[in-house]
Amino acid sequence: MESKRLGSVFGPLAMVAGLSIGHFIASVNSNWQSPLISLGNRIIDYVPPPVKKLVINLFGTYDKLFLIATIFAVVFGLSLFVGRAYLSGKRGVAYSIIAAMSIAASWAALLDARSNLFSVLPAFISGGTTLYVLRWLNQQGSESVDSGVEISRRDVFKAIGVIGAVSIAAMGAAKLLAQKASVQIERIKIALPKPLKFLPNPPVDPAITTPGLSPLFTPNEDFYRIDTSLAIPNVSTEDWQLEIVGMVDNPFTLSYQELIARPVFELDATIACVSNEIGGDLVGNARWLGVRLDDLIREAGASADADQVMGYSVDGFTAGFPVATLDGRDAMIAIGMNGETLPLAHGFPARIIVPGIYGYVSAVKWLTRIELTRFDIKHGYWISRGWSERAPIKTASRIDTPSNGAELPLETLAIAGVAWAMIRGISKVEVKIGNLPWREATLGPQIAKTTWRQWWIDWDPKKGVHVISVRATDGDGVVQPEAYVPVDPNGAEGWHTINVEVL
Ligand SMILES: Nc1nc2c(c(=O)[nH]1)N[C@H]1C(S)=C(S)[C@@H](COP(=O)(O)O)O[C@H]1N2
Ligand SMILES: [Mo]
Repeated sequence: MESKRLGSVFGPLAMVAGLSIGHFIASVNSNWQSPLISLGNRIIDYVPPPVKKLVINLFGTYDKLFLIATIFAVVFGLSLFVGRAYLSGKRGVAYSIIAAMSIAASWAALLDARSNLFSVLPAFISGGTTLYVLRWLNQQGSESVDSGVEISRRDVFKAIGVIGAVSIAAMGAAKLLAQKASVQIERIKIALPKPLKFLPNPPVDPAITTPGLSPLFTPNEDFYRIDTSLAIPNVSTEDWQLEIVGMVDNPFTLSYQELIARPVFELDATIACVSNEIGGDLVGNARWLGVRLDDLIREAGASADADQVMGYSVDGFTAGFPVATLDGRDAMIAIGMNGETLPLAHGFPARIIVPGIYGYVSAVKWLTRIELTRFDIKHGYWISRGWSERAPIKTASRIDTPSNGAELPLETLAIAGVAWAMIRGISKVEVKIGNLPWREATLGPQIAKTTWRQWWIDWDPKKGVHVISVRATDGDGVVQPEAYVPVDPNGAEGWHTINVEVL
């Protein structure tokens, strides 16, 4: 094989070897990140908001997959170039590109939230391994050329096989190590404290008899997940602490053991993402277990000048909301979700839950610090990116079943869904079919004003195409407005409307 084509094989091979070793090294220490993950996280931090918006519009929740695919494509392209340059004698060029990539990844690693000087190790070992493997492959190649035997396809496949196997072994070992060290095991062993008073057992869930209707409580594994982290932070309770600092008289710090030794209470609350479109599923309801947030802040002695409570995540994410929001409502530092210890994806070991306001201004996962501060001094992560500083959750209602565009048989069926107006509660839900007058839906249990409420009607349809809309009235008697308002900058408004055809 000629050197250009060989270079196109050796380059990517060396890069795969380098990256998988880097990945393996990163898994040894929970504060280190795989070089590609660090790079991806920096891209998420620095990509201009319009580009981010475009990507999210195009790819929705696959935005991260798209980012990873893009990074892979770029790295693959570079590796082709490096391989060809090296094999055609331009070693300086190959060395420089590998060095530049290692430096870029090191820089990315140093900006990781839990970085230290050693965080650059995975990137440098990746670069070193890539170089070493490239040299080795080239030597194999030139030895065969010296001995007059041209390197054959078989040799190339052998090299691919060996490096592939070593890389897979390294990734596998990394995974095993990560799992072993994993916080997951630690999490499962945690015995949650008991609340002073348990909430009553939930009533029979109407979703049992209405297929397609959202269950009253969203199972943890189905609960929507939104965050800026490429890899879910693995936070061990052993090196975790919660600080309450800032404009307070008595700043203090709690270990996990100290946190869960405090009085805990249960809260049924629905949380929602500001990015949830009309009819969207970035909303879920859970029974949370946690420690009262207002008590903690009172103990710290918040200064009268502070007007914002800012939560910080171990991954650098921040979200802030008005001190005035803590008006007696059951805001908490949550440690449990639906009877389990808080899942890793939802913020283990602890997160903030504030009923009635969107997640991006409150629900910090992997929480590690609460700071009393001022809106004119500090802003949370999404505020400088164009989202509103204050964001109460808007009244909304959603048709779960039938689904939009469904073709339905000519028989009695249920139109059903959920409606929410956290804190205010839901007093009425109405459904409009075509030009018929609004029909009042049957409401499911209102277990708390901080949760959504299920609703349904029976419908005897006629053949043909039907337009179905839903609107909710909150506990204050305010009807959900019809006019469409986009999610940006503080949440969507408008009625959820679907089309179905009865055959
Ligand atoms: N650390 C961290 N916490 C975070 C976020 C984040 O990006 N990072 N996103 C917030 C947003 S925008 C929402 S809507 C909720 C989602 O919580 P969930 O993933 O448990 O549903 O988490 C909030 N907490
Ligand atoms: Mo969100």
